[in-house]
Amino acid sequence: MRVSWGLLAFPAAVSAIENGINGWLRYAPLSNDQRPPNLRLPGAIMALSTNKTSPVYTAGQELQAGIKSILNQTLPLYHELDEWLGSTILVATTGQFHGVEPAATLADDGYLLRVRPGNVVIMGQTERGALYGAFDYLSRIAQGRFSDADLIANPDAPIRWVNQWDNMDGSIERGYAGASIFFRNNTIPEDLNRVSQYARLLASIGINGIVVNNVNANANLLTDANIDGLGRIADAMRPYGVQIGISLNFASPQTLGGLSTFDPLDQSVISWWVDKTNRIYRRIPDMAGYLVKANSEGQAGPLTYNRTLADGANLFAKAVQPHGGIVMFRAFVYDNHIDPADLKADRAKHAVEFFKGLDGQFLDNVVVQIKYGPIDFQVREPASPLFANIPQTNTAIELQITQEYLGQQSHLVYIAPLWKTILDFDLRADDQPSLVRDVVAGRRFSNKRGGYAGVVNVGTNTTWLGSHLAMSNLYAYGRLAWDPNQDPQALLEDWTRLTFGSDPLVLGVVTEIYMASWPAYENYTGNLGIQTLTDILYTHYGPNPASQDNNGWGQWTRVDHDGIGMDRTVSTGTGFSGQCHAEVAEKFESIETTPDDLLLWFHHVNYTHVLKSGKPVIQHFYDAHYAGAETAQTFPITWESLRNKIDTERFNDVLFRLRYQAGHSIVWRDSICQFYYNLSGIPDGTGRVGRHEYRIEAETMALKNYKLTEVNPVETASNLTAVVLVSNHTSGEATTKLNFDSGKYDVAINYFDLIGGKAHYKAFLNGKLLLEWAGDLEDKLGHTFSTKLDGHSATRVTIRDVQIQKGDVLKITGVAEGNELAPLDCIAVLPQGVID
Ligand code: GCV
Repeated sequence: MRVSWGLLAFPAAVSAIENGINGWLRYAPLSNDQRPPNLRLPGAIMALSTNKTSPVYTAGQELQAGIKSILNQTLPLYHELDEWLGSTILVATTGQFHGVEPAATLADDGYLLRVRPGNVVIMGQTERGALYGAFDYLSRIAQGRFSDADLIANPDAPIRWVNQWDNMDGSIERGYAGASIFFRNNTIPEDLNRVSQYARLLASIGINGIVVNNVNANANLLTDANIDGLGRIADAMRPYGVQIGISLNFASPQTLGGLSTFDPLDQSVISWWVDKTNRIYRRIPDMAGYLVKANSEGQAGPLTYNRTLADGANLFAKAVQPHGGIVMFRAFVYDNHIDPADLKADRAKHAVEFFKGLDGQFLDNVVVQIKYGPIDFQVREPASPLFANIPQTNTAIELQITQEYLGQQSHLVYIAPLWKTILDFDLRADDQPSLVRDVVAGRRFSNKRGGYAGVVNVGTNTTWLGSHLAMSNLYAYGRLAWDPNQDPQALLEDWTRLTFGSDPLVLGVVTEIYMASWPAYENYTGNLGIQTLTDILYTHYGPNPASQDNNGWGQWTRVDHDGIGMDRTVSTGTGFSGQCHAEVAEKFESIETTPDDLLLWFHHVNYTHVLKSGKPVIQHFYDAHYAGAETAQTFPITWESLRNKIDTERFNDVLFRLRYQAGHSIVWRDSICQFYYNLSGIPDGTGRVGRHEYRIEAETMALKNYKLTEVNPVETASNLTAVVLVSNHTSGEATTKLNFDSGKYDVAINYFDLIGGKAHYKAFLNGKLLLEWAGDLEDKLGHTFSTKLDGHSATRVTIRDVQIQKGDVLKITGVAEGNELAPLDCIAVLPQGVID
């Protein structure tokens, strides 16, 4: 008899401290009023596998631990049919158990879930499918949903992968949650407990594959020692049905193998890859396959030898084919040295230019992985036309969970609504419905493979992504990849119940903030389709609209004194719109039929051009930036209504971040509005831009040991100027008299928080300490920090409810540390409810 009562192998259930480690799998105990009075759980769990690396075995353990944690009931767990004859939660594959006939066909990885009082059947088409069914059942219980069920759930697409951009030294490209869980010091660490825990989270949302290393790949990954390390990663993830894949460096035969070439058609190169691949599959027989970034942003590729991208992809496809592997070949191939003076040049056109002619030339086990938009994970883009230009090729959509251009997890942006606009986009191939989601599922063009790749970049931080809030994006990604018909708000509600509990007030507040977050972020960072107006030459975080133009990267806005926007029409512009199929091309060709939210993506217009809303473009810009920042101010206030409804750790952590976001949204708003005002000379019709009646600029205060300094971009400082201490071993003061009417105010202090030091600040009112803080945001937030005074480092701290008498004296003292010279920008003395 194999019965197990222990919960030892299971990762911690509800941890004493809510540090985020269990994500949405917390299995918080349900209160008595959340359990139905006549709850009839089965008497045991029967998970029909004795193999400890089998997902069915894992499902049994997960069910046992989950039910214990949620309902405080320990069900015995059996693994063989003759061990128990009573009522059960039965977990099996269709192949193992024939007692239940599903009403509909189960697809690969699909499952049947039948819930009746006292009996539950969970049957997977594969072992992995059975585990997905178990997670579905547990998710229902954890959300207090005990009703009967009889359903078949099939995934929409076979490929539901995540990509990690982890480097072998342990750093993560565009990662905002600490170091890698997969690599350390150019090797794979011994302790892979976090890797197993990650696999558990991924399996619970239907993810079946993970590429563990950066697409900017290091050839040393392929040494024998590292192949063994990869084997250990695969072993750690296998019980959860998550297969691993790896990114390849195209030049490896030369750089690692010592060959004189990496030409994909050279026999020695082909043999090198076949040999390497065979070695890898000897250690990891179920490896999912390879991911390849070639001829992109400096990476080597087949074009070096005048071979086609298909030659390159097929080289690997042939090597993995005998092992059942696939090759995800990225379509992110573009020239990053294009000439900005060439008005026909357009990076957005490159993917179709490179790939369209190759349609039909890729082997059956190649999948072309296409970023959702033609540029690069911007806050708004049209769907990439490539999805409809290579009908004979398998395709997958690449989405980005890590918020590279969307606030780097220091801003809350719930991205699922953005993804949904792309997945639901109708590309109208041959004037027929051609939704992106139907293309990548393989349905639209009858392709065998296809699906989803999401760039996640979790790190060692216990919250995985660096912020409790950001985990909603990973959750929604998995659920959408499984079924893209789902409503982002409904997914969010599931995530919220699992993460924070089912209190209707919590649900209401989280939904309100989240559903407002993408529109708000778009409004304050780059609306009308102009893209995220961030610093594209540096960290992709704070505002820097000037950085977009006049360089070879091609994320251009074509801004000048009169107007803005990329003319991508066929008639007068770059011709990009002509890459879309006729009906879509026609719509985007004309200003009249282009929706306002993509106007500047497709057209160059004067600032005075009147939008469909009746507003001139420039006024819309000003208004939208103000509206977005105003919405962000409501986030922390709305969140505060949940005090005592959520555990203190997560409540405070979220509050801190939302307050930071509110402050940084003002930095965004002011920099962008000031930039376009300076350029266009057209004032804001409502007089807000450049007028800050509640602010006192640091440079106008009485300064001791402080001096004026430049800020770049200049508009990221209020009144275009800031002050810093005269040296890095000193302290100083900025003092001002407050000539506001007596009353209660919020006092906001704008300053800069750099990497490379932790200055100390104190704010005093009439000599009485109001607040003391350090320039230590780099320890608290995960975004890429800057070494300079700019839009990334500009920030604000707010002291609430300060009673001020006219004539009071406000003094700020700063003590330098390292390279941080206690920079100050301005203070804002805000009457209650006023946003400066
Ligand atoms: C992994 C953008 C990012 C890079 C990333 C690249 C890619 O350019 O900024 O960090 O590189 O996309 O997707 O390959």
